[in-house]
Amino acid sequence: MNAIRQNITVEKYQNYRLGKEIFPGCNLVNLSPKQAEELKQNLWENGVIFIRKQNVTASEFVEFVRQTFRDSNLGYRRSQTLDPEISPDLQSPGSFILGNPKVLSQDIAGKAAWQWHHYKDFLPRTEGLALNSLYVVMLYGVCTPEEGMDGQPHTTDFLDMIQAYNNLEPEYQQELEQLSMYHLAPFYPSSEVEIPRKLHPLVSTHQITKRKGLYLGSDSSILQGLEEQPDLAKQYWLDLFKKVLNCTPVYRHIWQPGDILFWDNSQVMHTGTPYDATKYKRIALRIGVVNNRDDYNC
Ligand SMILES: O=C(O)CCC(=O)C(=O)O
Ligand SMILES: [Fe+2]
Repeated sequence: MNAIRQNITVEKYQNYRLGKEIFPGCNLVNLSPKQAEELKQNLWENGVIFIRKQNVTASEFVEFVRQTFRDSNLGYRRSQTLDPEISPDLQSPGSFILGNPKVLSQDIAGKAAWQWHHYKDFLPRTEGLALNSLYVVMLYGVCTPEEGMDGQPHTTDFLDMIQAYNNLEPEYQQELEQLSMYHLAPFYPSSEVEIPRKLHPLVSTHQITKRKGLYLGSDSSILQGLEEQPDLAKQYWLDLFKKVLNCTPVYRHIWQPGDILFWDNSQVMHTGTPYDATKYKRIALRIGVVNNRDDYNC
């Protein structure tokens, strides 16, 4: 997977739909309900948005997300125990810390995310929730590495899966419309209880914008019909993904401390990028939620 991402350069691809800055100078804690709606409208429209220069606690972050997306599960998914070695301001049930918050060492939380995936974490594990549900991930960069492993600015990278679909030949689009894949959460540990995979069409219609896009999950996704041939299934996924990556612009979000990045997993794939954790600290607070508000019109 790393071999795939090394071909990307910032100069080669600049995507203008993804990666819109919103509300410059605002304080997330003081957003009005109308602004929260506007934020979501921007998110559905642009796939990836960000707010800069924020300074909030983990609890404030969780509260903002709870109000904006009305995810009633938020707060019950993580253990309530505080880690005494980490500031309480960085800890709140429902928010998860990525990076190396304690010491400079290669022990990094969230390293598994350094490969391309559609993150709908717990959707495949939750009965009654369709894989098409709007699943939003937010990452708050409290402390960001000065550079990535390649000496370039440290980034999180995104692929526009609606554009990916639109870039394909009409015959190929039609071919893909007939296909479905089985999905698991991308990094679900294999040692735990067996979770049934969820079947989802390869070409998926966004719940709000009604735009068609490709839904590929991650490289553990299995094309329907290849369930008994895992090697072929993996090869099919890799070939299709490479094709998509070659013809779709990548938005690389260059991190600044205080950024809060939002992305809509129903229309983008993403990957974290490596950095030298013996040299740089990263603290990023992560929250993932299902959008449960249906009073939105686009
Ligand atoms: O570490 C990153 O930049 C990406 C993290 C990620 O993939 C996730 O939180 O779902
Ligand atoms: Fe992810």
